[in-house]
Amino acid sequence: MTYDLVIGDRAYSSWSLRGWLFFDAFGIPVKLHHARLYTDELPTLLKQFFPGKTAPTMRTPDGVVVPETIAIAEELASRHPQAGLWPQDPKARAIARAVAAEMHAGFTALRSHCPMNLRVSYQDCAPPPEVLADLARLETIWAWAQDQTGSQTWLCGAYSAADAFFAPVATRIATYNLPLGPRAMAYVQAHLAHPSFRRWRAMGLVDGADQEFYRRDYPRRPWPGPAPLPARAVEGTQAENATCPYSGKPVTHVLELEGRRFGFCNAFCRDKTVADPEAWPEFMAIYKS
Ligand SMILES: N[C@@H](CCC(=O)N[C@@H](CS)C(=O)NCC(=O)O)C(=O)O
Repeated sequence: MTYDLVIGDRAYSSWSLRGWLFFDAFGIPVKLHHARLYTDELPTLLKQFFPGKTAPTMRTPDGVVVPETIAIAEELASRHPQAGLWPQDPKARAIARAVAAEMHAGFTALRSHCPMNLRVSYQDCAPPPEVLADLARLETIWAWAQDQTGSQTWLCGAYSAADAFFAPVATRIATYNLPLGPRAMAYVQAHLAHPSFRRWRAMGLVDGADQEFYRRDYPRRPWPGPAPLPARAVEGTQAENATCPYSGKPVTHVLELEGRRFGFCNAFCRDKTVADPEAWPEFMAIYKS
């Protein structure tokens, strides 16, 4: 028995990203159940978990259903005290909880003007004054958390649930090219380079069609996070490896990278690797061998 987690589209569901980070970034195994937003798929899937029908919703190995990201983080922290969801130090932990709670409840102007979309990056989104006020508030509380806890990269020491709560906001700043000072921008860049986030985004780039709701006609720019290695999907099954680096099953789908061919056992695992090869340690192990 393991945890189950219901998530929506990876490219767009900011709350699902938070819920998933509580598992992936802290080494807690989970079985995912995935459904499309704005279709019957998600409410139909959620029926068997939670009548309130929001993603993420977690089910614990003993069958307790927990929606709401704050509750999911707290429940996992209680059940896995060694995983480090919250800082060990009492002061850092209190501050981490405070900023996570504010994120959970606030920043509504930013969230509604700039919905999370991991598939694009725009040059400008003409942020109105309410969005600029939210950004100023973010800079204030991020700097406060780092100063109070003597942290450089993350908010309260090592990467914690508080940082996971802000990951979608960091992506909004990247997607909509929102103005921030250098210190806050360094925090955003740390999120874009975080290994779990890179894996989530790589999957989000390939796990379904674009959702029309998130379309904006602003001019585009390249994604400001780490540039992926230049891989591409190719036809055929010829590859250096006979079995998939993720499942060990026979190769059915192939990518090419720097003139070399590597195989996978399904299109999704090939395509998520094409999207960002370095995000996948199992792939990088065969690539470097
Ligand atoms: N406060 C909730 C928010 C969850 C939420 O609104 N999730 C969205 C997806 S990002 C959802 O399930 N939308 C479907 C719906 O409301 O029908 C949390 O912390 O988990």
